[in-house]
Amino acid sequence: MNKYVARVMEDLKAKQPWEKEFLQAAEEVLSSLSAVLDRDSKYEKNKILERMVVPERIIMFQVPWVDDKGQIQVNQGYRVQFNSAIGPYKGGLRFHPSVNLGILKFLGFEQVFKNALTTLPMGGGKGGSNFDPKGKSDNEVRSFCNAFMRELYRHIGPSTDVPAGDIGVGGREIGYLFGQYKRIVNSYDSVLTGKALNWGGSLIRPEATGYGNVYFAQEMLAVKGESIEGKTALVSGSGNVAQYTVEKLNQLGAKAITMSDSNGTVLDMDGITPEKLEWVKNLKNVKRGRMAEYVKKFKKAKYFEGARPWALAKADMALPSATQNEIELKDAKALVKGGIKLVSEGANMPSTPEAIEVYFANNITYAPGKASNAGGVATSGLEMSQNAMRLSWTSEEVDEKLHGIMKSIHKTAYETAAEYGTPGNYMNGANIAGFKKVADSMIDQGF
Ligand code: NDP
Ligand code: 2IT
Repeated sequence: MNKYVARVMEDLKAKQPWEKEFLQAAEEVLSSLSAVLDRDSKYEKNKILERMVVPERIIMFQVPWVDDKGQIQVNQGYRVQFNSAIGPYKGGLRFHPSVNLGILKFLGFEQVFKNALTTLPMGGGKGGSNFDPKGKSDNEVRSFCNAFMRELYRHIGPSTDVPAGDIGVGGREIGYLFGQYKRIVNSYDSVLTGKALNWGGSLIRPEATGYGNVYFAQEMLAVKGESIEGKTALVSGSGNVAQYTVEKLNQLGAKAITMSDSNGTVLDMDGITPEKLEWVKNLKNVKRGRMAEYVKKFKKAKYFEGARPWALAKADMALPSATQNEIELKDAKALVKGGIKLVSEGANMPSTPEAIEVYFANNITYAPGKASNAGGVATSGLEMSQNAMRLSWTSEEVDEKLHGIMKSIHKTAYETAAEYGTPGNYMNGANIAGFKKVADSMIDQGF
């Protein structure tokens, strides 16, 4: 490891040893940069790494709200404004009981490099709360969102910071958050993405992360002279990203045989067909039910309580689309045993460093989330463009732009990996390309 990288990492670990997800994300990116830092001393001279690992600003606030029993509840709210070198802060909000500052710093850090790869002018940020929308009524979710925005509104703006969804934040939450912003500020600003079509949203934004990940997998397969048609996939999660991953796999003649949630995994060897997927969408998005119910409806499928998809069946590729560190060492070994040849990450940092080592050691083609799941935020960027022009593009236009962006991210990561001596290593390629764009912009802009 380059000495400059080692020094910055050591310092970071000493300062915040408890932020383990953030340290993991930082170590992965910084470890990719040795060749860049060896070639050019300007980054060290300008203390770029030291600056890149510290958010430009962190906002932490209390969120008091009233539940259906009339009791006051208090949650913790956050917005991490990580880096604005190439555009306004941009990135999702996560509502999940596991949310803490270390998790949001990892997500904000990843977002900086991901957004740089999209070709669009967006800096990186992330926010959220330890609020758990699961089991809450619409009334409680609205009460919470109103309270959250009552503080957040003063820190965001169309040219300052534009949040969107992530785990636990979908169309319903974005609606409540946008309504509250507008009531307070009295201005119809493009201040959130993932809006509904009637009030400023973009076609294809809900689909974009899952579709984009499958487009990315197609590009990786094309390099190997293969097609996605006929391939079998293990997909985790059953939320936004997982649903549209399965949808695009079906459209392209591939087959998803698993979907999951935090309670367990469904294995359907006949494939989660478009009809079954529609049923899952209704279950998850409307009824807010659990995947365990799938086997009551589709009797040939099996449900594995408490299990992840990775060891349940043989398949050609894995598309993790639930959460961070959902593929650990034992899971990666199971993927190898099950014949997996490609892993394309829909979730953010779903593979642990030990799992990634297993991929490389076993010639598995591996796409890191910051490249392969960038279609979501890229289409958020397209939503901002449409809002700025006060018009909307057709779904064909947006999908074509998304597809073009995914191809461009693939090309950049592939070519950069080769240029810096690690051909085929999309992780290095994505980290280096994202880093150079942001770092060079930081140097241009002084301090
Ligand atoms: P959703 O809330 O729509 O769905 C999340 C899914 O993952 C649910 O099935 C959920 O199960 C499961 N899940 C969440 N946490 C855990 C956990 N700790 N263990 C096991 N399963 C879990 O979120 P998204 O689909 O939007 O996000 C999924 C992943 O994709 C996240 O990593 C997110 O950061 C990433 N991502 C999302 C983008 C977007 O545009 N939405 C863009 C790029 C990346 P359960 O219902 O039981 O909680
Ligand atoms: O992780 C991500 O890229 C997202 N959750 C989407 C962010 C966005 O601003 O659309």
